[in-house]
Amino acid sequence: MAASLSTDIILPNAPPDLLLPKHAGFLSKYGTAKDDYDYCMTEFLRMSGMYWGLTALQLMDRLDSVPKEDVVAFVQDCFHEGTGGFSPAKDHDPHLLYSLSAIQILAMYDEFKAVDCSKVVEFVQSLQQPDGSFFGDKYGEVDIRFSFCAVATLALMKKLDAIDTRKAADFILSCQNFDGGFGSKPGSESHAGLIYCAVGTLSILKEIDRIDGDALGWWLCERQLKSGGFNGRPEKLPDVCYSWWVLASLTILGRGDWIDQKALIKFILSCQDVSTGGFADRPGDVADPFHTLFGLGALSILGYEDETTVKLKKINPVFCMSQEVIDSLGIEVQILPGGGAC
Ligand code: GRG
Repeated sequence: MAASLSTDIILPNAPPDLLLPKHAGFLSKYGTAKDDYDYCMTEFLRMSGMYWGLTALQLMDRLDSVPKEDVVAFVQDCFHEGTGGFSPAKDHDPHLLYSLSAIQILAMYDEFKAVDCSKVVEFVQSLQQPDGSFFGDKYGEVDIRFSFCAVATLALMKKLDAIDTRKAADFILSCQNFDGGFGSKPGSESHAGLIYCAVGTLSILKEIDRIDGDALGWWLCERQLKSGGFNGRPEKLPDVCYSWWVLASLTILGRGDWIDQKALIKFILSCQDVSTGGFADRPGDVADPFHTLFGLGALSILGYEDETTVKLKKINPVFCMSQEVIDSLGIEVQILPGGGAC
């Protein structure tokens, strides 16, 4: 007998309101529970974990609930003078993934002066390959995610001229598939997270009009399931993080109104943990900072507000950071004209 496949979930009846104070409490406590099993097991991605939590707090106007000096000292501790890269935690290896998170955190606090940024630029520059792609670190793996990290890191520091931007865009375009989507490298399966990296990189490089927005827009819209949530690729379950990867991509493409926004809001609200605070991938699962940022980020794009909560700050769909920070740095990205929030 064939196994039965389930590729969607049934939502609980009425979703809770947006529980901002609970989410702020969940995130500010997360960084203090240093003996917790989950906290210890996530050391290998700590720098990105801090970026997720701090960005979510900033969207809720609660960044001050975490001591700035401790955060900046942590980022400095993870800076490798020799290479110019940042590691996820002290005594780990530097990598582009954590270098972007570190620079995002420093940008949030207006603290670029805390490290030697010229070395960060050299680190990113040293990882570009002749075909325009980027290694993530000295071990030589190539992935479209690393292109996004490289380009976004340099853009935040206003140093895009340190790399060959045309070749960087050419590599992104070489990752586009016949279905309109993008994979991690040429010929790899299309995936919503990787599409975000492709679209975000082209947006920063102001080359977004080199792709067929209609074909890609359709592929992205097809990620919405009956539950209202998005999956990351066909035949997969919905996950609240794809609310961000898909909606941010559609927003950059000027096609944010191609989906059922009300159904998406209902799905996102249903992923909140009403007792601990935070968002989980799906209703009833354990909450974490990653899903909390991407749930809140999508609600911010959607301009969500209800009578019980303060409005979320506006988020930039390319950098996944508060728009205020991007404006304060004087950074402009390319967003195609079209429909937005409901
Ligand atoms: C600044 C927001 C921001 C991001 C930095 C690292 C990065 C750039 C983006 C990550 C994009 C992403 C989520 C890529 C997904 C990669 C991938 C192929 C995941 C597949 O994971 P599975 O199989 O998930 O566990 P599904 O949902 O497909 O089953």
